[in-house]
Amino acid sequence: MTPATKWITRASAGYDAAALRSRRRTTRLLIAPAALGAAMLVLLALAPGAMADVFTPESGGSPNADDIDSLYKIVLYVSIPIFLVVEGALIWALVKFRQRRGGPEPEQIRGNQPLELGWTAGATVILVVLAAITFLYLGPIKDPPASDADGLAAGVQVASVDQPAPPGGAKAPLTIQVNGQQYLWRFQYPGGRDAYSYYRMIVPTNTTVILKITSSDVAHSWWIPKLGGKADALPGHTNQTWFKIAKEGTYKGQCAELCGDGHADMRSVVKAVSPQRYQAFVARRQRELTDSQKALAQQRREREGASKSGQGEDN
Ligand SMILES: [Cu+2]
Repeated sequence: MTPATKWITRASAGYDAAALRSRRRTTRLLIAPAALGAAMLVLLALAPGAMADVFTPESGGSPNADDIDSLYKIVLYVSIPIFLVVEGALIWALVKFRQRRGGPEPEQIRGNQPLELGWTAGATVILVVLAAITFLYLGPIKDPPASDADGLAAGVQVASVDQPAPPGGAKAPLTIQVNGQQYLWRFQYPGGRDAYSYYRMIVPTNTTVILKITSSDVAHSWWIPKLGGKADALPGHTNQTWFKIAKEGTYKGQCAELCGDGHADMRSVVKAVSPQRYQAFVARRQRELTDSQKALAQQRREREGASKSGQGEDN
């Protein structure tokens, strides 16, 4: 036997082909879920809507969205040090007081009254403070303020059935009816005759806009992230939310309730324009509606005339 073959024989003595194969199979089995997890993380990171403002809610369009964002940040910033202290103490204790190989069994401790009283009282204080701050923010998030002096002039809004006297007195809010239907949003504007639009809602700046939200088929959810939280659109029920946009611009959103095949197409845009441009838009929509109604009536008359003359020929 040459030295080389001797070495190979010795090296392969402990070789177990079956064991190697099973280890390879386990690795292969682990790769699939790991790859799936990584792919999901990448997809999440690529979807800005899912990440919102990365760690906090989107804001910047309306005061209620800003308040939701501030409240979220306050709770987050209080939670981060608590998380670090608790997890840090846990890991430190696990490492420092672990049983060492060959060493004695670590000391067994049961209860520590001052410590337990301390963290119970501490947690209570933190919760009470957070609750008080939350209640301070809830009012401005929930209750619509008055429109600004340079908002849409009062008197344009319609009276609503279930709402108490609109806040703001002279600078009353503008109420828009929002109707979700598979797979689009319909907006009905107030003011005399009907004016409506689909997909894109036009609103005046510096004006409190109250939305009355409902659905004509299944459950949908109205959501323009920068303009505040979600509001369910349910058949047979009217939900209410509001926003007030200070600067002209476009705010995008989408239905936030899986409502069927076309759910992903059920997007929406709120476009804020000056009160003058808003009024011009509503007037134009009304004119278009009147014109199309006239055209329809004309067609109907012509059809009736044609069928009458047709009948005349038959006789
Ligand atoms: Cu929907």
